[in-house]
Amino acid sequence: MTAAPARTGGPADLAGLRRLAAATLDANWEHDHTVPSRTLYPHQWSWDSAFIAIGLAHVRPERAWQELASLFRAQWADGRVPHIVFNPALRVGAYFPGPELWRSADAQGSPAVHTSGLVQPPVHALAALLAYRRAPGQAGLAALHRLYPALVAQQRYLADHRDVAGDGLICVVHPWESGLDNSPAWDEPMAAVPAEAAVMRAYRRHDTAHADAAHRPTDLDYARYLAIVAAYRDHGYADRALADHPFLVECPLFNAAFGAAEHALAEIAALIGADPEPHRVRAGRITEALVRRLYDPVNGTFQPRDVRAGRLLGARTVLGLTPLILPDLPARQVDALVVEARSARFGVAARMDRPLPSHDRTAPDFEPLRYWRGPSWLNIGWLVRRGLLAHGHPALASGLRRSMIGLVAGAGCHEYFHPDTGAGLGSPAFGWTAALLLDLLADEP
Ligand code: 9WN
Repeated sequence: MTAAPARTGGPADLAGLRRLAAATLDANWEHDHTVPSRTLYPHQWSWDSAFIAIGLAHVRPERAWQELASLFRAQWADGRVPHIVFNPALRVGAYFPGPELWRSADAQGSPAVHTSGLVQPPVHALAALLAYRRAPGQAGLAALHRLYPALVAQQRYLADHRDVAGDGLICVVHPWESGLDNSPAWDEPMAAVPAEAAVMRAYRRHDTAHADAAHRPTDLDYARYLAIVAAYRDHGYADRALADHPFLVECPLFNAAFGAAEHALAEIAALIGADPEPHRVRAGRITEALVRRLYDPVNGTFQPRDVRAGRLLGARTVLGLTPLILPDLPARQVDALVVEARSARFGVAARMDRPLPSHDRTAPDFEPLRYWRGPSWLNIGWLVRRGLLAHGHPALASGLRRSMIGLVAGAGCHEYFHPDTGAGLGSPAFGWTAALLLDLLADEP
C-alpha cells in the first residue's frame, strides 16, 4: 500500500497549505459561524465549531470568538449545547433530519432558534483556552469572561442530567452524540434498537445526494438513528426517563473531553480571576471514573460501556486512544495506549506509512471507505497527537503530525481520508480539516 503523500517539504508548500486552509474557512463562513461543509452540513455543528475556533484563532481571531458565541447563544436553559443549530435562512430539506423532525420549539427550555436536542463531545472549553493562547489580549480575555459561565453550565448539564449509571461518567443517548456516528463501537447497542431500513422510504436522505452512499451510514443505520431521536424527542428531550431509553452508552472520547474540559476550565478560571480549584477536583474525579469504568486491562485500551447491557463493548476503535488527552491519565494507562497506538491496529509511528484509521485496521469489519468504520479523520488524529505530546512522546506526535499534513497536501481539505491511500473522501472543503491543519502547521514539531 502506498504511504500518505509526503509533499510537505518546502516552506512554499506549507505556505500554500496555509492559504488553502484559510480560504476554506473563509468560504465556509456564514454571518456568525462556520459551516462544516456547504454541501453536506450547511448548518452549525457543535464540536465542529470548537475545532474550527481553534483554527480561526490563527487567521481571524475575532471570528473564533464569534464562532463560539453564536453556538452558545443556542444553549438550552438546562445548559445543553445542541449538536446542530439550524440556519433559518436555509430551505427545508437543506439537511436531513431538519428542524421539522427535531421540533425543538416544543421542548421546554429550548432557545428561540431551531436546534437538535442532542449534544456532542464537550471540546469547547479546550477550544476557548487554545484560541486565547493563540491570540491573547483584551478582546480574548473579555470573550473568556463571557463564555466561562456558559461553559460551566454545559459541564453541569452533563454531570447533573447525563450520569445515568451514577458512576461519574456521561452517557451518550444517540450515536450522533459521540461524533463518530457509525463507528463499529456502536454496532452492538445499535443492533438492539428495533427499526427497519424500509422506513427510510418515507424520507429523502440529504447526505447520499452529496456523497457516495457506500461511504456513508446505511439506511438501516438511519432508521435506527431516527427511532432513537423519536424516543428522546417524544419525552421532550427530558433526561428523567432515560432508564428506558433505547441507546445508553458511556463513550471514552466523550468522557475524556468532559474531563479535559474541567482541566481547561481550571486554566480559564485562573485567567479571569475565578476559582480554579473546583475544576481541578472534578477533573481528577472524571479521570478516576474513566479508568475505573472504561479501561480494559486485558486489551490495554479504553472501551465504551453499554449501560443498558451492563458491559464493556468489544470493538477496538480509535475511541480507545483518546483518553490520552487527559493530562492526569495514570502512567499505566498511558503506556498501554501507546502500545495500542503503535500496534498494527493503528500504526502510529515516528515515520507513519499510512494514516491513523478510525477503526482497528486488522479487524474483519474494518471498512476503508465507510465514514467512521476505517477512514482517517483529522480531528481524531489532532486529539491523539495532543495526548502523545502531553505524555512525553514527541517523536510519535511528530510522525502523526507529518502524516496528517501529508493527507491534506495530497488530497485537500477533505472530510475524511482513505486509511491506506490517503485519497480524499466525503465532503471537500471541510471546516475542521482546514482549521486543525492551521493549528498543526503552526505547532512544530
Ligand atoms: C450528524 C458535521 C457532523 C460531525 C459529526 C459527523 C457528521 C452528522 C451527519 O457530521 O455527523 O451529526 O449528518 O452525518 O459524524 O462528527 O460533527 O461535520
